[in-house]
Amino acid sequence: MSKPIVGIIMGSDSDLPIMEKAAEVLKEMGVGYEMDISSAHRLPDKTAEYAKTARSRGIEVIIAGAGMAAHLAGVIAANTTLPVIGVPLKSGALNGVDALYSTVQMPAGIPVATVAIDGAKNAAYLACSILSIKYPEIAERLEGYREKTKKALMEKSEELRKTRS
Ligand code: RP5
Repeated sequence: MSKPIVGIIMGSDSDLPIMEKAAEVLKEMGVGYEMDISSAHRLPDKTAEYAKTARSRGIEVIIAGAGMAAHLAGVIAANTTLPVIGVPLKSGALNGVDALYSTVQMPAGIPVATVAIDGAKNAAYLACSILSIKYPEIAERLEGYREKTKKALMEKSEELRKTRS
């Protein structure tokens, strides 16, 4: 799937190393994505425009990552009815707890599905779960991924039990 259906947006280029992990998961799952930098406070007009045009550009889920007093996911959600997944990012004096609270505590009516601090991978897996309602091939790939992780952990368990039981 090369057409971008997930939008990954982040508040700063300093967020890229963590947000790249979401892109890696989407790549593994064969889900097309686009990536951009915008900021609720430094680029408010661009952020609103990005969200307002996302659906007509073919985007189906948006992943928004920001740190500190993180408003990016909330502002994106305010400007689109697409599902928005917020990734609070670790930075500054409060190590991401500020971003977690800002992102998760949205007032009723404008939801942001919030993952853990620096939880970019889970944001991508959640995006895949949402998309799996429409795309059976994504559902199959998610099943395959879970089978693979189950098998890998069972092998590790057997290996450990050999020496410790
Ligand atoms: C937020 O402030 C960004 O999302 C980033 O996590 C944090 C710091 O940004 P920079 O000062 O590194 O650009 O807006």
